[in-house]
Amino acid sequence: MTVRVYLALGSNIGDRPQNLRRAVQLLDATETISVQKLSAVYETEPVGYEEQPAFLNMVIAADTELTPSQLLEAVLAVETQMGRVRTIRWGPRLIDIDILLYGRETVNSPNLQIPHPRMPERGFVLIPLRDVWGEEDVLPFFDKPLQEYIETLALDKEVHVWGTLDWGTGSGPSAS
Ligand code: X6L
Ligand code: MG
Ligand code: MG
Repeated sequence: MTVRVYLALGSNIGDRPQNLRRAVQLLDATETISVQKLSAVYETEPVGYEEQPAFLNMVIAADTELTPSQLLEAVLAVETQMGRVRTIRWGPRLIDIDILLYGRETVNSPNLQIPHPRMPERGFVLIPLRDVWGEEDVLPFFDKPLQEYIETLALDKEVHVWGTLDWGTGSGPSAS
C-alpha cells in the first residue's frame, strides 16, 4: 500500500543547497520511496539554539510503501550516509530530515511521533509545507487550515525564499 508522506529537510553547515539536493536524491534512490513534490528552498533564522548559521529548509512530498518505523530507519540511514554526526542538541547540522506526516496516521512511540508535534509552531516547516500541501486546507490532526497557522506565527523569525532546488529527476531537457 502506498502512503503519501511529508518530510522536512534542513541544513546549515557546508554547501547547504548541495546537502538538500543529495538528501532528496538519496531518499528518492531508496527502494520504496518515491519523491513527488519539492517546495521552494527557504533561508530561515535558527530557532531553539540561535547562535548558529542560517538554515536552508524545505519540505518534500513522497510516496512510500514503508511503514513509519521503516521510513524513520531510511531517513536516519540517509542522514548517516551523508555524514551527520549528532553533537549539540538543536545545534548545527549538515542535514536533518524530519517526518511530518504519514498519510493520516498517528504514531506515538518513544523514538517517533507523527504528526511531528512541534510542526504547527515552526515557520520553517509550515511555510514550505504550504508549497506542497495539495490535498485540502486542513492538516490532519490539527484543527485549523494551514494558512491560519501560518497567519498566527510569530514574525520574529524570518523565513524567506532562497530559490528552488534543481535535483535532476532525469526528466529534464539534458536527460539522455
Ligand atoms: C523554545 C525552546 C522555543 C525550544 C523553541 C524550536 C527547539 C525548534 C528546537 C524551541 C525549539 C527546534 C532548525 C532550526 C533547529 C531548522 C531553523 C528545532 C530543532 N532545526 N531552525 N532549529 N531550521 N530555522 O531546521 O527545530 S533545532
Ligand atoms: Mg528538525
Ligand atoms: Mg531530526
